Amino acid sequence: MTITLALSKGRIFEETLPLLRAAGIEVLEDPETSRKLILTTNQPEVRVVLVRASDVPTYVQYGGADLGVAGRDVLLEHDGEGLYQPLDLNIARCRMSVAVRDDFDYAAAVKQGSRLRVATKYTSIARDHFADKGVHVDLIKLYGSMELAPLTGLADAIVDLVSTGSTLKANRLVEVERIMDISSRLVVNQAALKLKREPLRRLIDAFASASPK
Ligand code: PRT
Ligand code: MG
Repeated sequence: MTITLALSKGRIFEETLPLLRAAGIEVLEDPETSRKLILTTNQPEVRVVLVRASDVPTYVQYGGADLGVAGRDVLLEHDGEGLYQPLDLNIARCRMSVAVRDDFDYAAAVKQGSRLRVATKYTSIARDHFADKGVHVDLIKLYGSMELAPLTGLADAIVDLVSTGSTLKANRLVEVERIMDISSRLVVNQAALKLKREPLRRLIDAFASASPK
């Protein structure tokens, strides 16, 4: 019985390694040096597949992987059934925030009821946030480098992930609202959970005991 775990390269892969180790699993290849997309482990029945962060829920939902690790941001933007989310792993932590140019008076714009142009990759989270606040926005969908939008006049504000704050600072942007805390969760395919109950349970339990509190 093979278990396939979907991870994205970078922080999610790095921060999942200690959890795998706690479950007795060592990944035998390094995604930063290897070009392989399927990585073997010291356990012949466990393999890791590398996918884009935003593709993790899709792989798990349709059974391309039995389980995966995805950020709360990615899961909120992905609308799909058939995903069981048993565990917040508390890794790859950051926050979703609203940021503007340091010379833009966000509070005044909101108070005046101005219509705001907001650039973001996270249109669903942004739409809900501004609807809750009763602020009218025109959302501009971007796929990266959101920080550039207020600097070029494309948008008044951005909704993006912030961790240390140094990216905002380097681009003369300031965080004006925290929308939510973000961490990564384990997602499991519903059918796999039935068919591979025992090995998946063991993995989920090991991850639960090893994840940061
Ligand atoms: O990079 P790619 O387009 O392939 O996909 P991705 O950006 O979705 O993947 P990746 O690996 O960068 O992020 C995976 C997950 O890590 C995200 O879905 C989040 O849940 C989580 N995470 C945690 C972060 C950050 N921290 C983070 N700081 N994801 C992105 N960032 C970016 C942020 O967008 C901004 O550009 O880092 C920059 C800000 O960082 P600071 O430290 O300068 O504030
Ligand atoms: Mg990235």
